[in-house]
Amino acid sequence: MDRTFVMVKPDGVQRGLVGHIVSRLEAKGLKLVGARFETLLEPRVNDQYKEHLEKPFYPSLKKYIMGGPVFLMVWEGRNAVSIVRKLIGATNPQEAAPGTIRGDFGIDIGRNVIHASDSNESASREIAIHFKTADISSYTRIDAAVIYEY
Ligand code: IDP
Ligand code: MG
Repeated sequence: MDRTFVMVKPDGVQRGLVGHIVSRLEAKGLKLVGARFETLLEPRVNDQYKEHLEKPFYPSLKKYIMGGPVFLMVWEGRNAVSIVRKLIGATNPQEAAPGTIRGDFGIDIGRNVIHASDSNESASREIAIHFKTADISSYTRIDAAVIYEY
């Protein structure tokens, strides 16, 4: 099983999309193993987005992400990283396919509702930035036996 880090960004929280997003991932069959509601401060935002620190859009990205509470989550499932990236859709909501979270709920690239790790490597790194091991739960979803073929 793989884990991925997912974050409903401040615009998604303000727009009341937290419950909907959690429902979509639950309905897919993924398992929620960690969650926290929090307003992020600069050091963790810089760490989270370290590959973008020098990008021209970084100052506005940082202001956006620090602009209100976010909902931080860890989801688990077979191939969870690539599954969630497909469910959230392309970075630019105008290019994201209908049916994806960004495709259904966003317009501007700088207000794209949700973050999800793009590889298993970044998932491990991002989970460690935001969660202590003790705050991630280990349990079996009772429907796992009918979600997975083996
Ligand atoms: P991702 O979130 O789909 O992985 P990244 O390229 O890693 O996309 O960019 C991280 C975040 O930075 C995006 O989700 C978006 O919020 C913001 N971002 C990326 N490119 C731009 C841009 O050109 N203008 C404004 N914001 C951007
Ligand atoms: Mg990214």
